[in-house]
Amino acid sequence: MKCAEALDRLGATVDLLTDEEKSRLDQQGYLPLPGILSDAQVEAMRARFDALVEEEGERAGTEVHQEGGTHRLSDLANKGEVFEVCFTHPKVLACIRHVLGDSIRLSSLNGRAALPGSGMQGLHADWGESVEPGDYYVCNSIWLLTDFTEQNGATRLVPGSNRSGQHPKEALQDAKATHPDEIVLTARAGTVVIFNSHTWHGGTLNRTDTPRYGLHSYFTRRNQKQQMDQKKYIRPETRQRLSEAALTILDV
Ligand SMILES: O=C(O)CCC(=O)C(=O)O
Repeated sequence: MKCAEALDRLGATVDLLTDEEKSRLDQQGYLPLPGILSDAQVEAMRARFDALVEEEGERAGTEVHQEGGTHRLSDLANKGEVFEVCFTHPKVLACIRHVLGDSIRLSSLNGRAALPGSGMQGLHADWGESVEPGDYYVCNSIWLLTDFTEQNGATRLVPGSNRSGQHPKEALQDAKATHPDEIVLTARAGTVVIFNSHTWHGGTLNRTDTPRYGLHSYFTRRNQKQQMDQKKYIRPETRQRLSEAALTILDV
C-alpha cells in the first residue's frame, strides 16, 4: 500500500488541521495538541513504561540509546498495544504529513523519563546538519505522560529555529546555556506536542522529586534511514495485530 493511501485510511488528512495550526508548525516549528490521550490511556502507558523498565533492567533503551539520569526505552511499537496510538493517531499523523509530505515512516518509538536531579540536555536538532527552511527530513512528537512544568524537566525549544538554516552545533557556543528565545513546553499529561525535529530543542533539568515521563514518536521521510529498522524488530504478534495501514506507517 502506498503511504498516502495508508494515511488516508487512518484518517490522517491535512484538512484536519486549521490554517492557524499549519502556520504554527511552519513558522514556529511546533504545535501542542492538548487532550489527545485520556487519563486512562496516560495511566496505562505509564504503568507499561514502569513494567518495561523493571523487566529490561540494564538493557532498557539499548536498541537505540541510553542516557545517564534517565530511564530510556526503545522499540515501543512492539512492546504494548497501548502504544499503538502513537503511530496511528489521525491528527498527529496529519501534522507529520503537513511537515514531511505524503511519504513518511516511523523512525522510532521511544520512552524517556527524566529522573529527579537529571535530564538536562544541550539544545540540538534530531538531524546532523542544517537544512533549507521548508525542506524537512524528520518530525517528532512528544507524548506527555506526566504534566510538564517549569520545574520537572519539560522540553525546551527555540521557536522558529526550524527556519534558521543553521544547526545548533555550529550556531551555539554553549548548547546547555539558556537560549534568549527559548520557551519551555509546559502542558498537561495527555497532550502531544508535535515538533519539527530541525527545531532546536532539548530536555531540561528535573528539579522535582518525581520522574518526568514522555514518549517520542519520531517520523522520517520514507526514503531516509529509520532510527530503528522496523523490519528487523517487528514481532509476529505486532504484525498480526496491526492493520495494513499501520504496518505501512512502520514500513515493514
Ligand atoms: O524528552 C525530552 O524532553 C526531549 C528529549 C530529546 O530531545 C532527546 O532525547 O533527543
